[in-house]
This record gives sequence, structure tokens and C-alpha cells, in this order.
Amino acid sequence: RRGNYATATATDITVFQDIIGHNHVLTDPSELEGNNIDWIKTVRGQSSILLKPKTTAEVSKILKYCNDQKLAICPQGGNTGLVGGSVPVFDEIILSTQRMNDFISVDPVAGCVAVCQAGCVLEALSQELNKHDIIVPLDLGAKGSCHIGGNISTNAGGLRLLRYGSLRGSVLGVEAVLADGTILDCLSTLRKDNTGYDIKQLMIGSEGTLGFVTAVSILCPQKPKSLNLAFLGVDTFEGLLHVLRKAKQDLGEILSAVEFLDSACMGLVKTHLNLTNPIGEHEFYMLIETSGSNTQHDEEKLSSFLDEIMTSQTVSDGTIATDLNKMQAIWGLRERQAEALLHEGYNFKYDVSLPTHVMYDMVLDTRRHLEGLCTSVVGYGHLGKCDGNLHLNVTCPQYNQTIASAVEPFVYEWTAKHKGSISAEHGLGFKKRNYISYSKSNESITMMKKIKKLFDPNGILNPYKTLPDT
Ligand code: FAD
Ligand code: 2HG
Ligand code: ZN
Repeated sequence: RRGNYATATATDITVFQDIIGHNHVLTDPSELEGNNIDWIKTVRGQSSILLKPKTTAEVSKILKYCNDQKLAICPQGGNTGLVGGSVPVFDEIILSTQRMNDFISVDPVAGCVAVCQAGCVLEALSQELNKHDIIVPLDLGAKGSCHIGGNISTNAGGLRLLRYGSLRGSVLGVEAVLADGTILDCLSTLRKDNTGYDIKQLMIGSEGTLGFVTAVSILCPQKPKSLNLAFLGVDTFEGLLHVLRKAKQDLGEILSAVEFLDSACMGLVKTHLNLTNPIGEHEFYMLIETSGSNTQHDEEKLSSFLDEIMTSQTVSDGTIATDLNKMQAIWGLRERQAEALLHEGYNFKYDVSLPTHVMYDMVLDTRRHLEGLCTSVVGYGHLGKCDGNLHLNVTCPQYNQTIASAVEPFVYEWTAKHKGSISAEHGLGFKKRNYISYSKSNESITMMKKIKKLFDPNGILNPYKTLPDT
């Protein structure tokens, strides 16, 4: 049900035009179409106002006005979120970071700190940092569209987490505007700072419900001089776990990513995107990336690791890529899974973290549970140092209530039973907020609600998202 918010009027539109200029206040429904619907086309809002500020001061004026008028806001970055958090539910005003895309500074001497506005597209930021021989400690399939502010607001995980850890460690500072227009300057570039509570951590992963992120500073690693990628075929999940363990033991400090996909996923990218599997057919495929500073050292290490797993017959088939084109082709098989899935029709998407040894049982159990109901149940994801991050996807031609009732809360109960998290990296957004108690205690949820009240007493920031209805 729509909250008790005001409905925007012509006067409000004039105020917004005065703040950011006529051209940056969009009200034509056709221009708002893409901003009202999410990337996987499963949720649609009805906003009739899209605001594109350029500066933090403009964001502050907009939010102060909206707070005074009780106008609800939906913060939006690249709109690649997968839990319906980035689109309005009713007529919330969309506040976009699209024009807030200035790089502010890079300090390669002081430990490679990059400072930029929240609307920088991840890939563009990467290209900019490449000039300084540093990289963003984050990479994901949506890099061409997602904004760094959106990444921080969702605490995105992605393909480099195994090596560089979560954004909670590498984000040094955040500037955000609170619901009442207060500019919260936590844009520190220090790594060591124990002066009281770390408020920027509340902005990381709060999905636009506590503040609007306007700028960030990030600790950026050196660009590795040597990069290798192995693509392996494995026939059992036990075999895959063995390879994972060996990779951690034998590749140690140069291991930078371990990803997997099952045979159903391989079928999807071949069928829908015309991609080529460079090896034979297997139950599972693994991508193992190394990055380091000495090519000869890394290659020797990787080849002795491969020799061992081939000799032990855990892996019977594989290929290594050292040139960029081949690497990109292999990464495409993994990074383009979400895109391939869209061709199947409706996607029920689950993003869970689980003890690694049980994670694929969830795919098998879900397949059995939904037998005859859906088109496919596929599993892929990120293998980490501690837990496993499974992307379980259930597809069918269009939304189907029978499948919906069969799969939820089945998947959440399964996750809770194995002490996992119902959202490893995408957040709760609109779709998963009412399932939060499968992963968080009542006491934690109560504290979250109190924090929300403190930061946003009128509840104007991204209503109907993250926190449960009751
Ligand atoms: P949006 O989708 O626009 O917004 C996401 C959430 O953040 C919303 O709740 C929104 O209100 C809020 N928000 C956005 N900007 C701001 C801001 N400036 N201030 C406050 N709140 C804000 N996610 C992963 O974690 N790992 C992956 O590997 C991964 N791979 C993906 C691959 C593909 C192909 C796609 C489509 C998505 C993938 N995602 C992944 C999900 C998504 O890309 C991430 O959640 C991303 O961080 C969202 O960034 P965005 O700019 O698109 O944010
Ligand atoms: C990925 O790792 C993303 O590819 C998307 O997190 C996962 O689409 C999904 O299920
Ligand atoms: Zn992911």
C-alpha cells in the first residue's frame, strides 16, 4: 500500500527546475520508461519525475525540499540492481546519479586512493584508473552500466572479492546527503581512523534507505603485471571442491578469482548468446584466475597446480588463457549468465551464501522440488575463501504463481536451515525485504528500524525497500 506521502505538483516541478535547471527535470513518461522498470523486467514503478542533479549542493536542496513536503524519493544509479531496489514502487521521485560522474582525484603515492562522484560508471572509472596503473578492487558483469554509488549502496561483491575483500574494507570514505538535506562529509582518504563510530559503513549496503551517496573514496590496488586464467571442466561437485581447495593451497597469494557454472548455464550462453565452450562437455566449469607481479613465477605456479589436479584425475579437461582476447571470451561465459537467463523469460533469482560443501545441493533439491513446473533450474556463482555464493536461477516463460509459491519460502527455508544468508550480494531491495528474518534476528531488525528512523524520520528515502513491512 502507498505510504502517506504527498503527490508531486506543478509547483514542486518548478522548484526542482529552479534547483537543477529545466533540462534535468524529466517528466515525459516515455523518457522515464527505462527508469521505472528494473534490469530483469520484473518490477515496474509509476514515477512521473526523474531528477538529474550534478552537484552535492543540488542533491541537498532537493532532499531538504522533498523532506519538508513529504515527497518520497527513489535513489537510482545504473539501475542494474537485481532485487527491485532501484525502481520506484508507486510514484516516488527518481533521483539519479547519471550526471554526477566527475573523477575528483587519484593519489598513487599515498596508497592509491581514488576519489570520484557517485555516478561514475564502474567501467569508466576502471579505464581512468588504468592510466595510473591501478584498478578498482571490484569487478562485475554490469560494469558497463552500474555506478560506483550504486555499488557502494548495495555493497556489491563481484569477481574480485576473493582477492580484495568486500567494499566495506576498501571504501575509505563516503559523502552522502541525508533525508533532511544535511551533507554528511565522511569522505576521508585515511585507512586508519578509529575516532568513534564509522558512519560511512551504514551507507555501504543500505540500498538508498539511509542517505543518498554523492561521492566516494576507494583504496585501489596496483594493476597486476601478470594475469592468467584457467578454464577447467569438472564432472562432480566434490571434484570442484577439491580443485578449489588445491587452488587456495597451491596458488595462495596469486589466486585472484574462482568462479563456477554448471552444465545448464553453459547451455544457456551457447544457445542464447552464441558463445563457444573452449573445452569438452562437463557437469561443472571453473574459472581460476591468478594475478601477480612476476609472469614467470605465476606461470610456473599455475602450471604445477594444473599438473597436479590433472594427474589426480580430478580435472580431465581445461585450457589456459594469457592473452586478453581469450581471457575475455572465457570471462564472457561466466559474466554473461544473467544476460543469457533473460532470454528464457521470467527469472526467479536467488543469491545466497552457504557453506561451500552444501551449496550445490540447493540446486539439486530445488530441481527435484520443481520438477515438471519450470523450464530450468541453474546454478553458478562465486567461490570464496570462507563461504560459497550461489546464484540459483529458476526460469519459466512468464511469471507463474504456482512456481512462485513452490520456490518461496522453500529456498529461504533451505538457506536458513544451512545457516546461510538469503542475500549474499544483491541486497534485499523490494523483493526480499519481507524475508529478512530468515537471516537476521528480531533484535537486529528492531535496531535497523531505529537507525532508519534516526536518519530518515519521515521515511522519504526509498520507501518499501530493505526493511520488512512489519
Ligand atoms: P542501482 O541498480 O541503480 O541501485 C541499486 C540500489 O542502490 C537501489 O536500492 C538504489 O536505490 C540504491 N542506490 C543507487 N545509487 C545510490 C546512491 N547514489 N545513493 C544511495 N542509494 C543508491 N551484484 C553483485 O554484488 N555482484 C555481481 O557480480 C553482480 N553482477 C551483476 C551482473 C549483471 C549483468 C547485473 C545486471 C547485475 C549484477 N549485480 C551484481 C547487481 C548490480 O549490478 C549491483 O547491485 C550494482 O552494485 C548496482 O549498481 P547500480 O548503479 O546499477 O545501482
Ligand atoms: C553474477 O555474479 C551476478 O553474475 C548476477 O551477481 C547473478 O543473475 C544472477 O543471478
Ligand atoms: Zn554475483
